Amino acid sequence: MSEHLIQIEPQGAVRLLRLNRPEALNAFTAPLLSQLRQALESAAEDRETRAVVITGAGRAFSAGQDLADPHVAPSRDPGAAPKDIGHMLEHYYIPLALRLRSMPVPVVAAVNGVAAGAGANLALGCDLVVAGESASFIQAFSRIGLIPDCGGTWLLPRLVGRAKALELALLGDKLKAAEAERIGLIARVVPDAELAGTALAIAQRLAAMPTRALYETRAALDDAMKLDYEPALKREAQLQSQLGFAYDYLEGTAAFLDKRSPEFKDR
Ligand code: T3D
Repeated sequence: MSEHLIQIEPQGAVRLLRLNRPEALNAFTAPLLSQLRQALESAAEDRETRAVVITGAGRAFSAGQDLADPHVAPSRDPGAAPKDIGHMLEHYYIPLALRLRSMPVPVVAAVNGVAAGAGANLALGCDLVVAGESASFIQAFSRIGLIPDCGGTWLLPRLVGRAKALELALLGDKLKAAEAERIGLIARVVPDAELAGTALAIAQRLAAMPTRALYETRAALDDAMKLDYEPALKREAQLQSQLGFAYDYLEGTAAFLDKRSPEFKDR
């Protein structure tokens, strides 16, 4: 693999992954998606990495699937066999979305410009989404005759409710970062000049926290969306029981009582 389509920039306990096809607004090709998945896999395996940041090189976060990629672009030759773009989803997008959602460490998206199609939904699948004020989100799928993928159908109604999800998905309009924050699609919008620093500071803060508890928090919140109230309460008790036996709980309570900063280790 000669071309570095993902730049990997370790920053202490934080691993920054930069999508690196700025000439095509970081549009996804099979090699880029493979390299991103490998970079996430490597961060997941590295015990010293306790948080990840994903951002884009240049003026965009990602324009989504590369529509010029010959693997997926429909042939203009009427005699050519149609291409099954579901294959691309099965082999590249689904494994990537699942890897992102099950990362043992928190993942922060630093959205530095437009995030369209699968690029938007990749960002929204991260644990915390911070955007620069000039960033925007576009569910571009309906413009080209597709449905939201890369988790969009699952994520959008959960993040903003059915009415707004349908508005975004059907109309495919550009949503500015400030509006995305206002409707609860993303966590925070900051001035462009502060985006990199803010995302890194959030990731560093998360990296110093009890990683396993953060992982179980994400899992519990996702599970609770599918559960009734009583099963959700029981799931909380089950997870709390497990975490109560872990080192980080011992350390967290001891540090509080000793009036010192905790040093968490579980991962
Ligand atoms: O197909 C499958 O495998 C299924 C999976 C689908 C997942 C998806 O993501 S579907 C949605 C795909 N994405 C889009 O439809 C978005 C297409 N792009 C745009 O609508 C606009 O480019 C943007 C709103 C993102 C940005 O607009 P703007 O005006 O800032 O930039 P631009 O001039 O349109 O684009 C700059 C360059 O990037 C341009 O190339 P050029 O003329 O400088 O050589 C443009 O063609 C290229 N580019 C932008 N988006 C894509 C792209 N090239 C390939 N694929 C793209 N998605």
